Amino acid sequence: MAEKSHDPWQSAMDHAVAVARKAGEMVRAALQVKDGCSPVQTKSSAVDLVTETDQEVERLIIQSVKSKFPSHRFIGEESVSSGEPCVLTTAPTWIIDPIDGTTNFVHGYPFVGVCIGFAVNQQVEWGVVYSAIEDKMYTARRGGGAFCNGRPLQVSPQTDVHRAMAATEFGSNRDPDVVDKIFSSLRKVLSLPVHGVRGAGSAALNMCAVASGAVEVYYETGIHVWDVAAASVIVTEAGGVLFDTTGGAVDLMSRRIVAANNKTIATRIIEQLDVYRPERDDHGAPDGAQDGAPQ
Ligand code: LIP
Repeated sequence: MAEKSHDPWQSAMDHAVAVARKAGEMVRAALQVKDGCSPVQTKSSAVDLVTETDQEVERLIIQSVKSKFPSHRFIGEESVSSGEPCVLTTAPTWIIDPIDGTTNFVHGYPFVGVCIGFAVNQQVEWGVVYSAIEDKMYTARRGGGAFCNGRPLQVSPQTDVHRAMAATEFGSNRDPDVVDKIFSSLRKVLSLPVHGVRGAGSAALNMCAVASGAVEVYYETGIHVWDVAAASVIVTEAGGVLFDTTGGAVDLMSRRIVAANNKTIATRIIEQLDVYRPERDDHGAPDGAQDGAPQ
């Protein structure tokens, strides 16, 4: 029998699935707490929320990985928020959003995703998104397909934008100029018309909806690499495509993304978008560190 080629990243992915499920148990337990969840703090704005559960879940994931893969690196939402650099080198790197949909979590709105992406040589190799309230484990390995609870995922075959469902979010930036661009884009998308516009309150779960075929396209400006890294490979392995909001190649550090079932739908939506450029996730990184940002 031919010797099975050594697959260095599968054990890391298996660990990610196990720790994401454990993190989901923490999220559900926190939601059982009488007042809904642990104390709420704010970050970049009064509506950019973080809780002790976000921080505890990220610590759980990172500490468990360090014990098994001590040479690996991390980009975690709460670690970066606490001052860790957001720089993706060629080293094996875990890109973590402990609770994608923190505002949903704070309000008990049932869409929260534990997101763990894994990049090597600045390319996302696999992604795990655990929708903790729905108990849906989304996984994808580059070249190996995308799955939800082990069931293969395939994007929608729809090519007519007038029969499409779109998804986006309003984000946490309340700058009037940004809000104007969000609503200007939304007005043009809605008026195409499309069948509807939805938002799960989680970038990753919106992208998993694209991978599942329930939504044809998701777009947003203002997200972070930890929101989308894991789900990016779930979309592409389900047959979907990723672009920048300008129509160029996606750059997961740019804070802009369009995830769609195909280029035809993506192009029709991109034509409607008022582009703006938030500060990159890796702003201020040493020269060269931004080259070849993850796709
Ligand atoms: C959220 C994203 C969402 C965005 C929110 C927030 P978080 O991530 O998933 O797409 O609109 O502003 O950034 O902060 O819940 O991990």
